[in-house]
Amino acid sequence: EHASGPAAPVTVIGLGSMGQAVAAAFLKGGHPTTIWNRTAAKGRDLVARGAVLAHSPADAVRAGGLVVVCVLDREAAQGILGPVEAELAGRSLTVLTSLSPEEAEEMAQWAAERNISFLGGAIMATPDLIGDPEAASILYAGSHTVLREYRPALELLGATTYLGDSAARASLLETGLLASMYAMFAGFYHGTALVGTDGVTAEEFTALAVPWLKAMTTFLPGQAEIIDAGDYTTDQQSLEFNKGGLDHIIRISEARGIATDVMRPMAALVDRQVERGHGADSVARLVEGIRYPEA
Ligand code: FVH
Repeated sequence: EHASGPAAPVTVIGLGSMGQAVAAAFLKGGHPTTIWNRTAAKGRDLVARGAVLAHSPADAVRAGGLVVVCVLDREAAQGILGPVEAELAGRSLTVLTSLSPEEAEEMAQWAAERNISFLGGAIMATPDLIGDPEAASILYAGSHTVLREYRPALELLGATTYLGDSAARASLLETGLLASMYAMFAGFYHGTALVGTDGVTAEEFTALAVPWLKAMTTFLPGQAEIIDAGDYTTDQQSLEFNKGGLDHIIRISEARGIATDVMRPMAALVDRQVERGHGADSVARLVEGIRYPEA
């Protein structure tokens, strides 16, 4: 039995930039917080704020009801957790390290075989955003009991979303969200380079790009409906229409001597669907071209 609830003791293993932010949020929220890091010096500021620096991972695990791990990768996490499996038995473990869905599943399996309650987590935030529920979102999957018992502590990190009992789910959704983010940034960089050919600064461009991109996100729920229904018939914004738009961007970009590496993959996806006779369909059909690259 370990104390849970508003003042539950927590342990944070891994004090890189993210682990430090996580431990700081627990301390700020009034949780007795024990910390451990391979390089102990990284815990100095947290100790000054009231954290207890454990001498070993085993001591750290014994101190907390909830053990939160935030190290670099799966190898680092497993290298720390493997030797302390006896201490972890009967406790709650949350791993906030970025894992692949398969790694998360394997870790959940490893934990289940050792009577450790496992909750996988994926942090959708940078360290400076931790503690702000408007900006930081943490996805969890795995043991709902762990989330229920330690919700007051975990909610101190950011907005909390539970995705079900399959531990792989948080990692999978994290990867999908990161893919969306990178593609959006790539488009922004292309636009910035393009307008820069006439001396428009990135700052000027951004003032227009932010409301534009926000407005464009309002189309996503409608696109999702089309994709889930698998019915791509539409009377607006067809693939043929978007092919024209993309060709236009590529032509102007080439004429101005800038690289088209970002735009070409999107144009190629559109071309493939149009060549297959789907030109009149919704642009949402692109998801089929990604799902079935050879079809
Ligand atoms: N920082 C971010 O913005 C992202 C946001 C999304 C989620 N990620 C993931 O969080 C994990 C930790 O990231 P981090 O930013 O804290 O990473 P670092 O500052 O580089 O700290 C790494 C910590 O891992 C420890 N460590 C590394 N290798 C080992 C090992 N073999 N054995 C024990 N510990 C190890 C390292 O210890 P030390 O170097 O200080 O001794 C740090 O504590 C990560 O999965 C991100 O993808 C963050």
